[in-house]
Amino acid sequence: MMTRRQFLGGSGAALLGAVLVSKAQAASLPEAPIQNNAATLPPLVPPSGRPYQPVVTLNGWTLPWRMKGGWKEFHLIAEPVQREIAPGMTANLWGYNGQSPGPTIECVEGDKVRIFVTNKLPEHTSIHWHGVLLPNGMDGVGGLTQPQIPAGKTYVYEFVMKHSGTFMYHPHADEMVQMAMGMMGSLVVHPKDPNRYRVDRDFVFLINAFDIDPGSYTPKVNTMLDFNLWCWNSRVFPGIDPIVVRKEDRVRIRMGNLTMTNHPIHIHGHNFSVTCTDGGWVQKSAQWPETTVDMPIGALRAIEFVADAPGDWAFHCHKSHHLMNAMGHDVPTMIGVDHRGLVEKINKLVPEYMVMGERGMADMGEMEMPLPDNTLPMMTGQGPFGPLEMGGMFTVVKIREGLARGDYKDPGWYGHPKGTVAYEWKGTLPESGPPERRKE
Ligand SMILES: [Cu+2]
Repeated sequence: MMTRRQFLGGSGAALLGAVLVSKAQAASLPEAPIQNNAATLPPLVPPSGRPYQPVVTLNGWTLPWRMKGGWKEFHLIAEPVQREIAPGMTANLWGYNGQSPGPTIECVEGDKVRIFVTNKLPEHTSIHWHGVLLPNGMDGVGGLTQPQIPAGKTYVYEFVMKHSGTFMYHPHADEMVQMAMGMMGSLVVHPKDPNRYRVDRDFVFLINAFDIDPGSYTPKVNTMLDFNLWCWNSRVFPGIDPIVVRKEDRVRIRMGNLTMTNHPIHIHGHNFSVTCTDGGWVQKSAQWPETTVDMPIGALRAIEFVADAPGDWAFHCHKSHHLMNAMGHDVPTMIGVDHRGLVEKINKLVPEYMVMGERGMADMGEMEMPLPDNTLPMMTGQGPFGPLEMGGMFTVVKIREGLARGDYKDPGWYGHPKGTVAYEWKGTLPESGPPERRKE
């Protein structure tokens, strides 16, 4: 019997035969599933190919594949999409298979992967497989390693997934525009041995940003740094789903940063280690405890922790202006400015004029200010104890006892055990004023 190696190495004719087989397989396009909303879909348990523990994409989904002649075949369609950024706001973006970001691609170390990319954009594109070790001509840099994929054409990428880890994909063609429009997706390669690096719950999302003027739908693609929507998987709070976890689960959260700035991502009530980057897995001896990981631009990090404390734990970017939506920027600081008298005069000319910010900006979280259409409040959201005053890159890790293994449904707000919530002091208040005026 001839092995595959002997076959390939046998003669020029045999080599030509192998190429023809490959082309024939490429002749039938795999199906390209489309997703039409921003829901977090349940993990896709692999129906074929090597077994693995699937990830959950926050406000996203995993792209189904087909097995053909030992190849795992995927079909991505680059196209204009409509993405709900949060309830009340939809953006006209570019993405893949109906959404931005595109679907997560999951495969296994050693998989032979064939990815068909159909370009339905008005301009050419390409896809770069960020972090993947592959032949140079599959690297997806338009003009450098391949011709750009013209509008209306389909290209095929074929390579073996040499190593497991946390990666992403994005165009390397008219990059500033195509990434500002939302073209990107997560790429997770699982270890060949499903018990290696195993966790109980494995989440993934990309960090991205848009500049969309209040009242409009399309990102301003030439913005360099001053973005006004700070997103996780093209969603802002309160549109980002909670990360639902069972108490004592070992949890992994994989994140990739495709914005133009860094993001210090912080968790409450727990500490974690960075266990994986886009360069590969971090040895145990090189890990240290953290509660914040600074996400560099153009990089991925996976953090891991044991969810040993039940509750609703904030998980967010620590740049406070990334916890705000559009409308919150370029507003003058009014703290300490006395508006009395002035407002009455202005109200004669502009009856709806409101004053905000004299005592800080917390008013913004409570007040119902009239907003332009398709515009999110600057800070919003209701928690069990009142307004959350958040936007942007914020969600809640909800840790509960006794959840079923595959249960990712929002369990509602945490029921605190009696005597474990901060409370108001009802005794005699100390005298206020500068210390020198206090009576001893
Ligand atoms: Cu940030």
